[in-house]
Amino acid sequence: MTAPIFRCGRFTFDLSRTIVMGVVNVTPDSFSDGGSHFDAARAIAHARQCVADGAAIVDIGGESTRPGAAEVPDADELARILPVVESLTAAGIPVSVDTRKPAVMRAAIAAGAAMINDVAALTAPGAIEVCASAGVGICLMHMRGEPRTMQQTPVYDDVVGEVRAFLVDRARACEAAGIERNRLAIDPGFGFGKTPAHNLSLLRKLETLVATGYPVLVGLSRKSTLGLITGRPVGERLAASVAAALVAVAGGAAIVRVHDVRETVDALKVWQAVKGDLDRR
Ligand code: HH2
Repeated sequence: MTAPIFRCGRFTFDLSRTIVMGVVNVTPDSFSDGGSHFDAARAIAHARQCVADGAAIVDIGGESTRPGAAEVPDADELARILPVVESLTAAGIPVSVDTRKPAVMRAAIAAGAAMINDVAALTAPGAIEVCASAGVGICLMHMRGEPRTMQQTPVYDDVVGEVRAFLVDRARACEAAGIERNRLAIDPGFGFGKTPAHNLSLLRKLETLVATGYPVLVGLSRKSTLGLITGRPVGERLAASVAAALVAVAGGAAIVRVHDVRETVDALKVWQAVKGDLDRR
């Protein structure tokens, strides 16, 4: 079988081994690291450290999507992220931009972003078109509702089936708009309109998403479900996050989105040493 690949602009990732995406939030209010990298120089330094630690790609976000977060105007989001995207792109680093807004996507792509990570799965009017023509990689994430309200009693009959159906539907809409399949990844959106029980069901049944054939991206790093399981506050969820990443890799995740790159990369190296080259073929 040929190795699965993920195309993101001028970068092509070999997904026969799980790759790591480092989170860089250029926000004052992100749930786990809000404010730590809220100026361009610090964000750039942090992103470079992520790459030095083994991240294949860095995900730059200028708007928090934590439960209850308010929307940030386009101009503010762009002012936060563009200097970071430009600098990292100039240094040859693969950059993903975490945004729901077509205008932000367009400007980020013009500044060199190789991937768009959209927690709203390109549902904003015009979002698919912006990404289709640009050749960027795309992550389509499932979210029930929107960040301001999404944790108000989310209800599903069959969370795994509903999330899968939504993601396949969005991926097909992208393909119908001319986006090649190998530019798409899907993500169940842990914590986005889901209870801890929903999150655990999705993780337990990750292979249902993997079986769609689209690479699956998993973001569990430092999330509240891990806090609930361990009883730890957000700053003390490193071990839980690494464990969750490994569970995701065992379930077939192609990309793990994490805050603690160095520790996650070490854990993956152990996994991959045991499994050899065959873990995701
Ligand atoms: N989680 C967050 C943000 N973006 N994107 C994808 N594809 N998957 C995720 O699970 C995901 C995501 C939330 O984490 P973080 O960026 O650290 O927090 P905030 O949204 O508060 O900035």
